[in-house]
Formats: sequence, structure tokens, C-alpha cells
Amino acid sequence: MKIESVTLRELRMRLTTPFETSFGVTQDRRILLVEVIAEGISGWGEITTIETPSYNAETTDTAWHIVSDFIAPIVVGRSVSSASEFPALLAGIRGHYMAKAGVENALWDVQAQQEGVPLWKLLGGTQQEISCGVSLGIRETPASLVSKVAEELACGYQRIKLKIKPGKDVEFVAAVRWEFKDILLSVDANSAYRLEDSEQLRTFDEFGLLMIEQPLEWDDIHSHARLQSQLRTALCLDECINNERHAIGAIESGACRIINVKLGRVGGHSSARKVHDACRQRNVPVWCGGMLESGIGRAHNIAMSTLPGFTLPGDVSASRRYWAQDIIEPPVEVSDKGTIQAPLTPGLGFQVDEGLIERLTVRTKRWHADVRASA
Ligand code: OSB
Ligand code: MG
Repeated sequence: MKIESVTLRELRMRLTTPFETSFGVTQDRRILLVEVIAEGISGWGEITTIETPSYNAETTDTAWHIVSDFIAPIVVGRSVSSASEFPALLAGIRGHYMAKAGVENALWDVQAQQEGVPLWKLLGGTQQEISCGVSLGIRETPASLVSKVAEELACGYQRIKLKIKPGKDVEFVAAVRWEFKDILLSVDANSAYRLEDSEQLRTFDEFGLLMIEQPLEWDDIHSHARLQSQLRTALCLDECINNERHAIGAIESGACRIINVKLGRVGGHSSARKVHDACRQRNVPVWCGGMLESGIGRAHNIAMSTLPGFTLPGDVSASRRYWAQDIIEPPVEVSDKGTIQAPLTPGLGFQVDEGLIERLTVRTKRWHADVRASA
């Protein structure tokens, strides 16, 4: 496949409701989309950075810079025989996983269309129906959280994840657990605690949680290993894991018993598959995390979640939980059993709404194989 052009766009999209994590509140998203044309076929990817460097070191603007000044100039005009060869082209660029992933994933969409197969099958997926959970932002009161959980359970979601931070934790988790004794329940701290808080974190052991996600610092696998040895509840790493090596190191040092795979955070489908394989060989379950994506990122998450090691419900939920109008057709729908059916049509399997994308776009940059960058 010869990469004929790359188009980078920034869209403004407003979430239907604000989402609060331990690092802040988000409502207005700056979404980056990548369209790659190869062999005359158009493929789409999403760069899943957030607006501030508070989840990882990347932002919407760093990704714009890295794609514009490094990735696009390297890849446009180049040929690869498979999207799995794409990461090798970018071996000279350190970090910037999400920027790389957005471009690579678009090429996977092209390849799947070219071969006439659904992307999830091309990736080696085996589960056409995937299990879904929801991630609930921090709320004012335990009572309002409990009613939100009731609403999501009524929609069929199979696992509830609560965002927590110091001061907004035990009371909230206790209230939810008291009301719903048997549900799959987990918490995500987005690095808001320190190893010195292990006494406090041990109090979560009484709630029968499926996992505690990323309690300690974003780049500290070692402290998670120390903490895991003091807890009954399984730790799950999110922020700490950017590649297969990190996953193997974390598992072998006992830092977690579960891994959250995010396509952007690990650098795209090729790396995600390697992380998945490394976990599977070691009997560590994985699940698909989310980054408040538009439908394009969501469709890629669905495809990845069909791999056989994705045995826990992911943060892959319906478009309508985030957007009044999504940029794909049909929007992502979740069944009343809390599942999503991976599409059977070639490529991503959703129609990209180019008219809506155009209306939401605030800046665009395009590179062609024969010409250099154009505005
Ligand atoms: O840690 O999983 C996280 C959103 C932004 C940054 C980090 C995280 C999240 C989520 C969103 O939990 C989950 C979703 O997209 O549904
Ligand atoms: Mg997380």
C-alpha cells in the first residue's frame, strides 16, 4: 500500500455532559482525526489525546505538531505491504504514542477495505459480540452517583467503573456497593494516590471490587508492585503501560493482575495486539479503555476488543452517552444485555459522516505524495 495522502483535522465537539476525573473536568473536546488515502482507498483514525498533558504527556497540540512536522513528512509517499509494518517507519520518533496511533489505525482501516474484510477480523478478532461497561465521572454526592449507576445498569451495562480521588472515594464506593451487592464494580484513580496512602487504599478491599485502576503515579510501575503486595483487590494498570515491554515488566514484577489496553496510549493496533498477546500468554486479562472518543475512535476500540484476550467488559459504550450526534453512521448502539456487535462490512464497518465532520472542523492540514504540505 502506497500512502498517497494524509489529512489531519481538528474538530470541536461538546460532550452531552461534563466528565470529571481526578485531573479535572472536560466538556469541550478537541478531537483530531486522520484520513489516510492509499491505493485510492480512504481510511480513518482518531488521535485520542486530551486537551491538557494531565493523563499522559501528549495533548491535542503536541499531536498536531508531531504529525505535521515529523510523522506525515516521513510516511507520505512510502509503501508498506501491511499496516503492521507501519510502526517501523516511525521508529526514530520517541514517545507520542497517540499521534502515531491515529495515523497507523487509519492505515489498518484502508487495509481491511482493500482485503474486503471487517477490520476486527483482519486484526485476528474472534468475539463478534463484545461486553461493555461504563466509566462514571466524579459526582457531587454519593446519592447522585447511585442514581446514575441505576440508570446505566437499566441500560444493560455489565460493569460499572467509578472515578475516584482522595476525599471522593470510600463514601461513594460504599454507597454504590450497598445499593448494588452483586454487580461488577471497579474504581479508577488516574494516579491520584501515593504509596504512603496504602492504608487508605486497603479499605477498598472490603468492597469486592473487580479492580483498582492506576492508583499511583502515571510512570511508576515499581510502586504499584509494592502496593499490590499489600492488597487483596487486583490492581489494573492504565497510564503506566505504553508497549509490550512495559506490560511484561509490570506483570513479572507483580505490579498488576489486569491491564487496560488503550489503542492510543500503546501506539496503535500493532502494539495493542502485542500487549494483548503478552498478557494472554501470561493469563492476565485485558479490557479496552476509552478516551471520550468520537465514533471513529470508538469503532477502532470495538475492533480491538474482539481479540480473544479481551475477557473483561471494556469502557466501550454507546455514542449517545457522549454525543448528541456522532460522526459515524449508524452511531454505536449497545444491546440491553450490555453488548456491541462488531460490524460485518469491510473496514471499520461504520459510515463516516463527512458532511458533519466538515461542519465541526476548525483546522485542516493535508499532505500529498507528490506535493508537500498544503493548508
Ligand atoms: O483513565 O480511563 C481513563 C477519560 C479520559 C482520560 C482517562 C480516562 C478516561 C475514561 C473515559 O475513563 C472512558 C470512556 O471513554 O468511556
Ligand atoms: Mg484509567
